[in-house]
Amino acid sequence: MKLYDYKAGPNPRRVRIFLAEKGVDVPLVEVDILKREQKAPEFLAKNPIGSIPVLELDDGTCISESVAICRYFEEMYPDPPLFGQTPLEKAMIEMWLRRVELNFMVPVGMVWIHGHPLTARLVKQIPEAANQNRARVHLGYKLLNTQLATNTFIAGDDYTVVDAILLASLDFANGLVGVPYDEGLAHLKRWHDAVSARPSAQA
Ligand SMILES: N[C@@H](CCC(=O)N[C@@H](CS)C(=O)NCC(=O)O)C(=O)O
Repeated sequence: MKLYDYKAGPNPRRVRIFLAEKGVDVPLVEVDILKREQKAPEFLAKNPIGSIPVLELDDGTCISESVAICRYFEEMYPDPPLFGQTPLEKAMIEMWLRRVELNFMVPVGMVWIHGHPLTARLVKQIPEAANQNRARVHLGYKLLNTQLATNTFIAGDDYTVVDAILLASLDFANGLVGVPYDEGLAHLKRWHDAVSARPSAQA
């Protein structure tokens, strides 16, 4: 088994954080996105979307999509449970995974694509799309801050896959994309400091 990885990318980092929380070690193969290695025919045979991360099993089966890869490891290594145990926990985790993806990571991605100099050579940028999505990112931060006012972690009292996914996405938004949250969002800051202090955050 091997995990096709890209050190600087937020989506492969989601999986690395998740694996660190599980205590599972998987050999990594670096794919250089800047050299467009993810669009080479051999790589497109593994993932036709041409994106990282991809988990390749020993029989050659390939799983892409960071959350799908995490789910595979959850089934293979159930302890500690990071996708919930009861029907309610599982539903809440699924709900927050979708909220983080759709209400936060999608607008972050739009700011990245339409508003960052590094992506300017890849697409015809629409500055208004970047501006509109900057506002959506800040709405996402507020949604998260409100949830964290009454919950230790995003989906409740326990650390789950949602925290791993959000940490990688939020660090990307705060760092390279340049859409940091307002530190007045005290609950979000408390959560960010706490999950960043876990050893898995180094992954
Ligand atoms: N929804 C996918 C997103 C994967 C993705 O966009 N990965 C980025 C790296 S962080 C990538 O490969 N970008 C290069 C490209 O799309 O060509 C996931 O969760 O795995």
